[in-house]
Amino acid sequence: MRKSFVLTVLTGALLLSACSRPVPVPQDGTELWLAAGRPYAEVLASVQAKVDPALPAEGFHIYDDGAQRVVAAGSEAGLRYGVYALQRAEVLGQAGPGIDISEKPYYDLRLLNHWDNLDDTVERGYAGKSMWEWTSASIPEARIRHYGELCASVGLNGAVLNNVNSNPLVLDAEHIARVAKIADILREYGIRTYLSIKWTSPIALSGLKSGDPLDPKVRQWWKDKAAEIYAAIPDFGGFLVKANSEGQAGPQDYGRTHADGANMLGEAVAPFGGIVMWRAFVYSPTSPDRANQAVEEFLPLDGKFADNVIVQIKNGPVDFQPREPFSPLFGQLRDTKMMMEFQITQEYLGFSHHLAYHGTTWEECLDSDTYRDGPGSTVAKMVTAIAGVANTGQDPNFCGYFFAQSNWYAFGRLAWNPELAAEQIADEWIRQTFLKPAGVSDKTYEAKFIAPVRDMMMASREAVVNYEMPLGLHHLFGGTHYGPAPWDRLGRPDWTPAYYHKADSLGIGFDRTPTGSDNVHQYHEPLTSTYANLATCPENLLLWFHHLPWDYKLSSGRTLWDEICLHYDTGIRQVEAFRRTWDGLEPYVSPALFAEAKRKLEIQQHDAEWWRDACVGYFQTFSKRPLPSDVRPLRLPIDSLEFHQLKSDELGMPVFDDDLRAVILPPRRMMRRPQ
Ligand code: GCW
Repeated sequence: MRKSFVLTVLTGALLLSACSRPVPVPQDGTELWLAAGRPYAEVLASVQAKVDPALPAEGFHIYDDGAQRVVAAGSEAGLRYGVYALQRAEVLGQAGPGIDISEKPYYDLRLLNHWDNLDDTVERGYAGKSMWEWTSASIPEARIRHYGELCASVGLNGAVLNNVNSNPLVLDAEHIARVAKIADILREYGIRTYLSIKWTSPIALSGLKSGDPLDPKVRQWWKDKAAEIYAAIPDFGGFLVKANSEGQAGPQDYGRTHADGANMLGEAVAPFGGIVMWRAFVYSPTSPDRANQAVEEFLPLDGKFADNVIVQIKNGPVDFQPREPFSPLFGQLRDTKMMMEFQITQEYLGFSHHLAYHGTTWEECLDSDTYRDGPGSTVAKMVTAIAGVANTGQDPNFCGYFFAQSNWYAFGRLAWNPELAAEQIADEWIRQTFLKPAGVSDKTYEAKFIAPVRDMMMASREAVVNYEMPLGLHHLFGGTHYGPAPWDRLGRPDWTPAYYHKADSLGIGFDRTPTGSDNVHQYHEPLTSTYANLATCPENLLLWFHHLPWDYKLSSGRTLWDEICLHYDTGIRQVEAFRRTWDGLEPYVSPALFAEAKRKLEIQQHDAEWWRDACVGYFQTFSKRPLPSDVRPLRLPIDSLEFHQLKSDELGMPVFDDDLRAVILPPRRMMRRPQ
């Protein structure tokens, strides 16, 4: 009797605890942010869908007509966006009776740029080989369809399929036929196909003697090529061009300008409605400040570009660093169409190993005021189109890390509406990506899972800035752009960290004030004065604009040296906090996703310590100051870092040992500091 009572009580208690404990839903991240919503076809079937040409072409209106839910849109593409918007609203609990959502995209062109090569490698790709599988006999249709759904669900409408460091063969007959097949699939999702071209294609493919954009033979070649492409892909979007940049040929090789080159291509695609996106990522090794060069080259050409040419400008004046001010070119061109280029793939933010949510990075840039036409001339308003360098590959989850998917999502959402808040986007992404466990109330889930994940994401980019290059430091990377090499000063100067940090016994930082490169004058007032003046320069850009003594006092009252040390230490502490948070989330998330982030966060912490050891250790050889008492001591002596190199795999990813420590290889001569 007694025994069975005990058993009954025990069983009851077990059942009770099973009921009150969350039961995570298995998921592996391969559905990305479409995991939590109803399937698209089901949402579509549940509404009255109608195309109403009176609505903006890509816009939609979701509303209830009595008991009937309606999605009306200006086109088939708009309808698709509307159905996905409804799917999202359902997940967010915003689709109750009386729903009334009208939207249209802010930018007409919302593109992903894939840096995929024809041999299936991906430049700066950290999610496996090219998702287009250029070298295989067939087209990976299922993956392309999945990609199409993901892009359409956030409103992206264009894809440049291949690397800006382009292979001319992408324009041969075989590749055009292949691209046409991909375009046929993408078209179903409202996505136009574009290609990056190599300037010297006429020489490589047809044996022409020149690439001179004013040579009639060259001009005819491009016209014929455009006609050939459009015969295969009638709605082909156009060309993306990297010319006279990082060893790529261009019109300047023939004494012509960027405008001559862009306009020649513009003329070739104009009859078919195509466009040319001409990149402003140009700089020569001899200039005293790489940050000045895009304005120096492009401002004299303002107003000289054809109507169907858009100048595509990276968000910052150097190169996708963890933090840069916005590129001053956004405030300088007035009679030239401009396009934003963000980098979704985390070339400089820990590849697909680090949690670095870019919603905040891009919000900061888009909201920056250029003052070009007076106050309120934000970067978002200066550009008419937007592109993001994709982080996709063949990995089953597309991005190599489920948290990296949030950057693809955030890019799409900001391309649709640059006024959306990064925090709202993170919140939406979490709710759509993770499946809520059984046995948890909405309130508990919100407080115990959604809020902590959102907080981690919102703090993550700043954490990377702190442990990689705080206070406006930039480009402290070694060869692969994964780890630190502040000591590196051999080779092309503007590819070495020493060019950027300029550390010496007196201090550190790049003087971009009028006493230095005068980059501040490429910005409009009040920014010129704000940046040039130490009292007003934002501290997070201090060493971007100023070279300062080690004992310079910051607003905290601490010296610059102490603050540098503190920021690196803070970055590590932030990652430690992410790890603690994540460990506490185990009850709410599938075992697969839990394990994935647990491992990656551990790597991130190791890497953060490695960055701190390398940078603080190296700068200490100049500052000759002790670490402040409230930061923790370095783990590795600077010598063991400075004279060694990191082992990486064929994709450039670092190789880790069983303890998740990056594998360090024996000394390499190149890394030695000159005496
Ligand atoms: O960020 C740098 C990268 C290169 C890239 C280049 C560019 C495609 O390190 O890999 O080349 O920028 O944007 O053209």
